[in-house]
Amino acid sequence: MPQTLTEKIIFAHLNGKTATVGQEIELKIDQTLTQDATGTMAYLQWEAIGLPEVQTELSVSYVDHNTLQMGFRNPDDHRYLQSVAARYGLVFSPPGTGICHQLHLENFAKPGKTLIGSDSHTPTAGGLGALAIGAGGLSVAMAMAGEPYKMTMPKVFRIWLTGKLSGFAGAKDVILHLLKILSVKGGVGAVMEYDGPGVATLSVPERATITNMGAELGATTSIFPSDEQTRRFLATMGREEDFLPLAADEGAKYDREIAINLCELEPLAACPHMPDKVVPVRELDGLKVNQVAIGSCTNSSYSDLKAVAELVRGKKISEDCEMFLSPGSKQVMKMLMDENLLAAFLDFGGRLLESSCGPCIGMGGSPCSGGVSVRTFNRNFEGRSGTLDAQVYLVSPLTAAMCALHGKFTDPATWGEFPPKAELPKKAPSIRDLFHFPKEQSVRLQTQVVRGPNIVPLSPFDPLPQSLTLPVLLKVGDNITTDHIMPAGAEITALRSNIPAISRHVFSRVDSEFVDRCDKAASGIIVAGENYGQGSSREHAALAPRHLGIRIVLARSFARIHRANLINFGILPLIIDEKSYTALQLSDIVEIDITKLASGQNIEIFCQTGNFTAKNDLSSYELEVVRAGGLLNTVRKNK
Ligand code: MIC
Ligand code: SF4
Repeated sequence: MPQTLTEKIIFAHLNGKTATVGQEIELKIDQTLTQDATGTMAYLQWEAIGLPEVQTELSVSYVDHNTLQMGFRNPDDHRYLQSVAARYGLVFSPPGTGICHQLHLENFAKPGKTLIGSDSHTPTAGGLGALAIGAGGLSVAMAMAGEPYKMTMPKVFRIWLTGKLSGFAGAKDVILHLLKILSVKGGVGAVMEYDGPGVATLSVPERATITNMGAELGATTSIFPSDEQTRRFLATMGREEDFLPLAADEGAKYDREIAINLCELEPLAACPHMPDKVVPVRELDGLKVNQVAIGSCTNSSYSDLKAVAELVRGKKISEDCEMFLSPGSKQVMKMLMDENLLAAFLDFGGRLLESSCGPCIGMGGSPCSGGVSVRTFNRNFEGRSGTLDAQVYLVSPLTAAMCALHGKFTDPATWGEFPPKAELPKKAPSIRDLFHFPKEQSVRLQTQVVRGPNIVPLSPFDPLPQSLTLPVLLKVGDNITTDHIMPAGAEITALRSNIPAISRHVFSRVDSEFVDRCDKAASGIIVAGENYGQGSSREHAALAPRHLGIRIVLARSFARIHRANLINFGILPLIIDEKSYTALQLSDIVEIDITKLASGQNIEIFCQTGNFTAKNDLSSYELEVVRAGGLLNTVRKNK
């Protein structure tokens, strides 16, 4: 039977013989990655599993999200992560080296390998043919322990590319176009597999922009074939030996086909406050722009930033606008320096930031009140920039540079000559010696793990009682993101390794009384609309509500990673229909007989305003985990 590229990699890593779409599969994991904001929790859980060393081919711990070091919390987290890596045999990437996904693409990702990462943009590595999936920290800790990764066998969509990008259209416009077609929930349960003659025209960094932002479709992951472009990229990175040609078989069957002619694309922008609110840039002509930010794991490659530098060379930024630049890695930074491109950017009036996530996760660089911020990032959720009433637009690097030049959006038809595409050189300067590679076992075993006072070990969670009678403590609408549930930003992210402290901020930007209600009720339920928990992989969005006593989420539908995180921390995710969603109100008391819960069987819910049936789509293993009060309890029990 001809296979899709996704099936090829899945079948080569399958623990078991068959894989049916929609059924649970177990995947052998070759590589893992973590970043600091999810990493501390992942490694506390890893330590609780109690193994002497990681069992994967490669596990990397990056520090890129919170590098501000305001007070002891952050630097203590970094020191903890460094010492865990040294103790258990991981590669450690110190703060400032770069953004995890950019660094992984440059240095470690390999075609045909499986990778899971505690960050939703892990699919970036799909740009060079890896099957790279975002997951919660606990799932990553389990993979480091050599456990197969349990996931739902995805559908596969073929995105058939023809033609070639032209004019000012860039890779970002390809994924914005797809977001417009599919929406932020259109990819749930599916892998986006790119194919067709247009693929060969895209470089690996361009492909990585597209697979990176495939996360915003809700997709399991996105993947490109591994071809001559891949070989060339790996050669530039000094690791051609990692090349492996890979493609789908001719005649492979797909669940859906979407054709995109690259020649027809034009510069696009995602408008506030969702990545799928996409319009052509020409329609925004005249809209004043206060801030431009270029960088993030979506658009911070050498080619992206060189194109920007060439465009602004010899020009001056609009006086009403500011502009930030965060190169994706020190390698990119060095390449820009070597070609005197940073000077072009600085002379333009730009502000250079460290190679880290920075403004993308609200770590500085917030816009002014009500300000319009134009960013090359992947998320524009309300408040994520750190300014609650800011209006954030997502665009390509060239569109962003044009906004900085004019201080407003302008029609691309007036932009003139298109700057030549910035090609990668044959050889890029290596920064590999900046990573801390694992030492020999005798040294590792003597390494002490260092914990600062902000690192509070997880307190155990109790199993699910036989019957639950709980009040509805919050009712929210569709597309609630993990940024709504567990906001980021400098102050709150510094508490990522301290669950009691960070849980005081749950839903703080949505309903400032939620935490008080949880305190009073001790335990309760959240009712939500479609696509609950979209966005980030941060398990704090499950862990902190669980700490506050949330035992069940009743939603119209769930985002993939968040659903898995809820289960991992013992929260029961059940699906309700439109009628029940409309009927359920804040403070309603609902009652569920947990003993009646059986895998795949719907469950009766009693409520004073009327009973209803909820859909239970948990596998028997997932049910076992929820009943036990979470995955760590399950693992301990089965040991
Ligand atoms: C994000 O882009 O939202 C983050 C910050 O990278 C998250 C992870 C986190 O919350 O730590 C993600 O995408 O998974
Ligand atoms: Fe970092 Fe932003 Fe990428 Fe998340 S989306 S990994 S915060 S750069």
